Amino acid sequence: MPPVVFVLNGPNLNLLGLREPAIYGRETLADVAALCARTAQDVGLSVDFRQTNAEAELIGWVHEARARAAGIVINPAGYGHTSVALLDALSAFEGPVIEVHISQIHRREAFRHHTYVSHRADAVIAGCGVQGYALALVRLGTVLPSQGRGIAADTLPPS
Ligand code: CA2
Repeated sequence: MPPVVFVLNGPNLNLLGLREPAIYGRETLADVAALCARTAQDVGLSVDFRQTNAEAELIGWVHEARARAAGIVINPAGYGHTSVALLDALSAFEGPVIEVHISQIHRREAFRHHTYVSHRADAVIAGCGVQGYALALVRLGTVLPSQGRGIAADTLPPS
């Protein structure tokens, strides 16, 4: 069985592709889910892809990941900028966490420049559009030990 990665999406990302294409592009969340499934298969992972508009549900999924997932890819959306509770939940997860933002948050309003999730994330990808999800999964295929088809962890330089 390939290692499972939870790909978690926060509030309003269900609107992806339906509004604000200049910022977030034209792909829908269903397109992103399909991209993640394809990429995960390529790198020897399995994905569990979810979206919620509720902070408590998102935190519950992070708790669930402690027992069920080898890694987490998370686009926390607005909760990244506001939620210490989400940061605390992620801090209790032992595997790798990659934070993804579709837009380049540092080139946008000042309130988007800081995210609490970044205090825990092992890597942050912003501004690559929805390709950021695929890049995150390729990275997890590399760093999750001996399971992916990526580069073996012991061949990588120390990080
Ligand atoms: O760039 C990202 O991925 C964000 O996480 C998206 C969040 C935003 O609050 C973050 O600052 C950056 C917003 C998600 C809502 O997505 C929409 C998509 C289409 C139409 C309206 C909202």
